[in-house]
Amino acid sequence: MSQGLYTLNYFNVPGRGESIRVILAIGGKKFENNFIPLPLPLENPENQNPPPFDDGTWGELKPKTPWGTLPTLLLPSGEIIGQQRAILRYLGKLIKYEGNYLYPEEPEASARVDGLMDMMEDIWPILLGINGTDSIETAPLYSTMLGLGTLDEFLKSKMEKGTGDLSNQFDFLEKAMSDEGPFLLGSNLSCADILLFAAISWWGAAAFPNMDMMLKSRPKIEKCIRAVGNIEVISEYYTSLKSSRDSMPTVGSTNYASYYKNYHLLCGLNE
Ligand SMILES: N[C@@H](CCC(=O)N[C@@H](CS)C(=O)NCC(=O)O)C(=O)O
Repeated sequence: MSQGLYTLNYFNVPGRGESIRVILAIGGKKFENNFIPLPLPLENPENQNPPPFDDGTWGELKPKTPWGTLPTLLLPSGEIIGQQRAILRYLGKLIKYEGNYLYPEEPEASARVDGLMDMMEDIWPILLGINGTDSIETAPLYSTMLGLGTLDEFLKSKMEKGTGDLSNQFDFLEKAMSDEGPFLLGSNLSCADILLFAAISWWGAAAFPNMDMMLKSRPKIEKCIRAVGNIEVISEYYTSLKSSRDSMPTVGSTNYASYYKNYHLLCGLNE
C-alpha cells in the first residue's frame, strides 16, 4: 500500500464503505481500495485476485482492526481509524464543499448531522438481518448477497405505511430533512447527505429491488440524493470506475456489478 495515500479497507461492494469513497472523491483526496474478500460461504471464481469471497483473509484481519469490523481507513499518517460514521465525521472536518466543512462546526448543525447518521445506522442491522445463515427469510441484504433474491413479502410488511417499523424509520429521516432543501441542512452539503445518498442507493439495490419503496411519498429524501448525484465530481468518479465493475461475480440471481446501479442512476449514467 502506498505511503501518503488514504487506504479504505472494505469489501468490493458499496455497503458501509461507499459513503467514505464518495466523501474522499468530493474532497479530491487520493485513495486506494483494499478489497477484503467478503466473508460469505460462496465458491470463489478461479484466477481472481483478490478473490471476491471468503478465503480466510477477514478472519485473520478482524482482531487486528480497531473495532473488529470494516470499514477502516488507513490515514496518510499511518493511523487506522474505524466505524463508518466516525470516519465520515473525521473527513468532514477536513473537507470543504463550496466553502463549508462537510461536518459542520456549529454544534446544533452537527447534532442534526449526527442524528440523521445515527438513525441510518439503526436501520442498517434490520436490513442486514441478524444471522444470514440461520434466518435468511428475515435477512434482506444477506439474501441478495447469497444470490437468493429480494425478500419482497418480508419487506412489504416492514414498509407498510403507518404500521411497518422500517417505514416509520424512513419517515423520521424524511421529517428531519430541511423543508427548503435540497440537503439536510438546506443549501449546505454535509456528510449526512453523503451517507443518505450512499445508503439509500445500496439498500435499493442490495435489499430492495429498487429505491421506490423508500422514496415513495418521501420527496425530501429523494431531492437530497438526486442533488448529491448531480455533483459533478461524483458522476466523474462513477464514470471512471464503471468498466472496472465488469469482472464482478454473479451469484444465483445477483450480479454484483448491479449493486452500483442506483449510484449510476442518480448520477445520470447509463446502465
Ligand atoms: N457500527 C459499525 C458497523 C460495522 C459493521 O458491522 N461492518 C460489517 C460490514 S458492513 C462487518 O465488518 N462485518 C464483518 C464482521 O462483523 O465480522 C460501522 O458503522 O462501521
